[in-house]
Amino acid sequence: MSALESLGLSETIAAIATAAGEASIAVIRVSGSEAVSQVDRIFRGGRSLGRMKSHTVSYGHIVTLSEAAVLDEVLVTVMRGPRTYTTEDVVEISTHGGMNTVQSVLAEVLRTGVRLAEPGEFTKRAFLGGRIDLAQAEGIMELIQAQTDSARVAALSQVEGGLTQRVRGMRQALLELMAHLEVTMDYPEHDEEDATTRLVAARIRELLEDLRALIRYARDGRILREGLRTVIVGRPNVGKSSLLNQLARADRAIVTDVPGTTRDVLEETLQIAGVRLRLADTAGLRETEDPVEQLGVARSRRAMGAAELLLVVIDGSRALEEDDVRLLANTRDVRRIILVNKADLPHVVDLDEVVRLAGESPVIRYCAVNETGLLDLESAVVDLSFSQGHPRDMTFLANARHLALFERAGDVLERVVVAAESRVTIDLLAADVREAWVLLGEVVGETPREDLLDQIFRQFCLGK
Ligand SMILES: Nc1nc2c(ncn2[C@@H]2O[C@H](COP(=O)(O)OP(=O)(O)OP(=O)(O)O)[C@@H](O)[C@H]2O)c(=O)[nH]1
Ligand SMILES: [Mg+2]
Repeated sequence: MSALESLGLSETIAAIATAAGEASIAVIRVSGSEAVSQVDRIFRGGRSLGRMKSHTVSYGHIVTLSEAAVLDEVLVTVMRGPRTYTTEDVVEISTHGGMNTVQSVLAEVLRTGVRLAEPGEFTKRAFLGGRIDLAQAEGIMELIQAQTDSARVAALSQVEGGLTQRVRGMRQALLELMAHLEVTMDYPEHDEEDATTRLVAARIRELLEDLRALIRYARDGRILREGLRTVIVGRPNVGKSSLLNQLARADRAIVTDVPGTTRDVLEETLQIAGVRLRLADTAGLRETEDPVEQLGVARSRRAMGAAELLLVVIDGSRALEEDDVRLLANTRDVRRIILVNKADLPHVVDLDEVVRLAGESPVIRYCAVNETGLLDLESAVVDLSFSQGHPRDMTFLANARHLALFERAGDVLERVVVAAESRVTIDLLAADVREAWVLLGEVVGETPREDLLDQIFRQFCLGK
């Protein structure tokens, strides 16, 4: 009996694995202990599917159960567990791609007694069958949904266990500490409590370092997936909308030489050097009597407040104004890139003054009508999007669930360090270490809760 059967998951399931719509082929995936025998009932080919070697393909036709009609000419792949996607026996039927064809073949598969799979059910079986852990399963979903190169690379690394290994390593370390604490508790006469407490505190401090790095990378992963919330700000007429249009390679925002053209916040999702940005153009910031423009300025300020990165635009063909100086001062503590725009026009602005006001932030001579400064902007965006020293092989798309668990585990471990320093009893320490170990276990699905599993796998598309 397979692992899945012992979990009562022996029902054979089927679904269309390819996207809906016309295409040259479509694939129906069937998984479960009866996959081969049931599909065999409606397959007519050179030989029966039951006699096929595992991981081979056979040409033939799908017929109705009554054999009254031929539904399609197909290629059928037979893959016997456990070396399959779900770890069960899997049959994949490649049909012609018309929706009617694939639907009628699926209907016939279901008529043999196979059940329609729920969204994500194949992947859930891969998890329950022990082939992948929860973080890897989530990586598969990320891979399907990845919209940029970097998101794809990171998702693949997660599927291949990048995140899992890190988490397992930390859990192992915690487990060793738990063992150490247990021994000390069992033999109190050895009077080793002090030494043990010191050792635990030191080791946990190291682990906290790792965990903090993991949290930073997890945040980077979120940026890869959802895009960095980036807002273009500056005085009226400095070229903010021109910049949005240039980066979006589209005529998205109205550009005129009238200051105060943009009133609403306009958002566009785009990629710069592989980084996904949710880029917003805003109304120029200035004191104004115009009630409509006032509303626009209020919106600009709200967008600025929620930004993860600011592109602060200054007009290089004019002297700095009070509004520029104020903006540069007010955004000092935000991640930002300063673009001194209109580099094609005679240079007027006092660049030294801008650099001084910029503090640590990069200052780039830019032009929104030719491409001056574009490469510098790209590399500045890459530098600022990810944590310093983010190792390439450590990219993974930790999601909000992972991040919350890491943060909770971090809180618990901080508590352990404080407690160890104030000499609480060993059993209290042990309880906290154990809690952190359980929390990290949830990341990889070591202690899965049924409702959590349902919630995660339901986000998958049908047939995956
Ligand atoms: N020569 C030159 N003109 C530019 C450049 N960028 C923008 N402009 C011009 O500057 C004027 C204002 O550009 P916009 O992009 O509308 O400026 P904005 O910052 O969005 O202005 P508001 O929406 O009013 O806040 C337009 O006439 C643009 O063509 C540039 O790099 N070089
Ligand atoms: Mg504008």
